Amino acid sequence: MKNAYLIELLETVKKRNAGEPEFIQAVTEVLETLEPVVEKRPDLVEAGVFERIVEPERQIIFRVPWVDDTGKVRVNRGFRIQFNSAIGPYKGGIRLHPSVYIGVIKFLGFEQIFKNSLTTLPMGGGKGGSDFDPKGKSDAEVMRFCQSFMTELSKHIGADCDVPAGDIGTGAREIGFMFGQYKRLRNEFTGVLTGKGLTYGGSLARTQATGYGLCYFTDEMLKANGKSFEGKKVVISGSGNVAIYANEKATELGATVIAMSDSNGYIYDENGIDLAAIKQLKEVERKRIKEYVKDHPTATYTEGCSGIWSIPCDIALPCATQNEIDGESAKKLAANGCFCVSEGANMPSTPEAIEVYFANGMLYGPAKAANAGGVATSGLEMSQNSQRLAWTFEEVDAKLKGIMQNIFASCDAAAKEFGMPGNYMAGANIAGFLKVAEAMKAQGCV
Ligand code: NDP
Ligand code: 2IT
Repeated sequence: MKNAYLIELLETVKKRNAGEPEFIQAVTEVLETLEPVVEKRPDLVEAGVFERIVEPERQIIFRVPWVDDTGKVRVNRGFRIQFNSAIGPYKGGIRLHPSVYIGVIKFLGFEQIFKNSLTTLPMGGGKGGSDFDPKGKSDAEVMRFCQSFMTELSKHIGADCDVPAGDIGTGAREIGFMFGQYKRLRNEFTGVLTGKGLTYGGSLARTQATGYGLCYFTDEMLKANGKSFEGKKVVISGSGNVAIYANEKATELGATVIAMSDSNGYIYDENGIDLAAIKQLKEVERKRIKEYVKDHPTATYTEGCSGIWSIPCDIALPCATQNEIDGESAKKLAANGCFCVSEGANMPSTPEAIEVYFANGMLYGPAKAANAGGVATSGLEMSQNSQRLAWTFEEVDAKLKGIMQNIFASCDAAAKEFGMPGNYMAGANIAGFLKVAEAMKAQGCV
């Protein structure tokens, strides 16, 4: 980065957020790609948009006390970062994972601003979560945690103010418990959360949306570069919500998914992974992925999750967590002939990994654009809730596909307009930024 104004701004961000490496990483990537915007748009600099956009509008941190099945009091820490409301109510998921701290929620909330802008729907950026670990907890413990979490969170959210949803560790079960508690506390039935169950205001296709959307985006990127999913070998990390439906759609588009993982290790089968078995293991039984090989003799299980990137493949879809592909893993992918990395997870590639993709001429679909299908469909759920109507699966899926095609087109066009053709990361950051920046400028210094 050469621009003195941006260098100074990044220094301020680093000082102000010391001890939050993920947040600094996310801001650094965005500011680096906004350099040509700073040069072309002095009016946005004048309006202080850059200084304002890197500082959350509001940060809420709270105690979450709950009682476990043995009667013992447990305490977790809850977060909600209301990052930017320039173009709509705060919108973004809730992550429940022991690694959660303020820096993780801030990086996710920051990314969400640009992602939500790209969807073209009126949603601002937010994110929340807790260091609570749902793994190994009973349903009753998860319910008591979710109720306690919502007891405080309910004071800060609302259908026209801030609308949370799922993320790592927060699926249909957790959203159900949180929605029930919100409704009870407020005595109102509103679309305050998305990812709800289909019997109480959820949208058809929201469960599939992030994984399907990832494949719709990737398919557009492949086609624009004379390629396709047909006959390709695909490696997908993770085996949660995003990974499962990425597998389903990639397979439908003619690819073979040969490996999947969880945080303990990965499974590999050159003939393709049996997705019905993964759904049963992960969605129903909540078991570890190593159990898969018991009934699948041609598959192998290897301990440790990063080894999955040493499997030769054509397309890699990281769908687990941040920084799961480092420079070394990226080099292995490139050396084995992988020509495309498209991100279902948020910020799964380290800056070093991204350099490797570009140095090797690989197609790179950045998270903000590639995984926006989940939140886009959350936006469609909000629309249905406001209308008090429910659309069919086909209607929602068709809208999702159109949104993902449009997102690819915007990233492609912005990359070209700002002199970086083929750099969809820069395209996503610039296109996502510009809409929010115009809105912030128009609304004055707030
Ligand atoms: P799930 O909780 O359903 O699944 C997460 C998966 O990733 C699990 O297989 C989990 O393994 C694995 N994982 C989690 N943490 C780690 C870790 N530290 N190291 C290795 N593996 C890990 O979450 P989702 O599928 O919803 O989310 C996956 C990613 O997609 C996240 O980055 C999320 O932010 C992103 N995303 C999700 C959206 C959504 O709609 N759900 C929308 C857009 C992005 P294990 O079971 O062992 O923990
Ligand atoms: O990272 C994400 O975009 C999500 N976890 C989904 C957010 C949402 O509001 O649906």
